[in-house]
Amino acid sequence: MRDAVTSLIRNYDSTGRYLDRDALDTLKSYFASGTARVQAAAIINANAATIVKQAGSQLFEEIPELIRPGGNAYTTRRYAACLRDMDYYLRYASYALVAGSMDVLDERVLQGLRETYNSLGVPIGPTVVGIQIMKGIVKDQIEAAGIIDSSFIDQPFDYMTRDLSEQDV
Ligand SMILES: CCC1=C(C)/C(=C/C2=NC(=C\c3[nH]c(/C=C4\NC(=O)[C@H](C)[C@H]4CC)c(C)c3CCC(=O)O)/C(CCC(=O)O)=C2C)NC1=O
Repeated sequence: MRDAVTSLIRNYDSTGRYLDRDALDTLKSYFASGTARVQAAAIINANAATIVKQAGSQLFEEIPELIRPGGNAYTTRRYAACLRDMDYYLRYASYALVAGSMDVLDERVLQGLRETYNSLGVPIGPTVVGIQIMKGIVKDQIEAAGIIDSSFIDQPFDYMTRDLSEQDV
């Protein structure tokens, strides 16, 4: 598992280069955004249960078929599995935010996920809607905490969305 710094070093080391201007710019922006990243992780951590619950309610309101007979989140067990998955996405998004790297998502979350979902009939589209709802809630909370530019929050949520939505080639 890599973060923004170890990825960069690995990249330069593989070609035996010193850290050039591009590398230093990348490092500067990573460190400049560090406080905001840590603050974001703190906010997510303090509100995780509420965020998941609220996002779940909103998802089932938008797509009520999910929790009706025949829906994938119908029955208490599957409903709970769905909210648990949302919680995974949120927790790993907070790790990726702190790391400044999406590597942890590839390694721990996304690998084999689409295959698992396809084999269990978990619908990808609504999962993506759930991830995007959480993104919105987190961004609102980040902005409410006074972090002016919340755009860095998008990255892990959009990354998971993109990966899940990719079509098989
Ligand atoms: C940390 C990385 C990680 C992820 C991401 C993960 C996902 C994951 N979700 C699963 C199931 C599931 N996932 C869902 C999720 C949903 N159903 C819906 O209709 C909604 C759209 C959606 C919620 C947003 C459901 C309902 C199941 C149970 C499906 C079943 O057993 O029939 C399963 C199958 C095994 C199990 O039930 O535990 C895995 C592996 N597991 C992991 O270890």
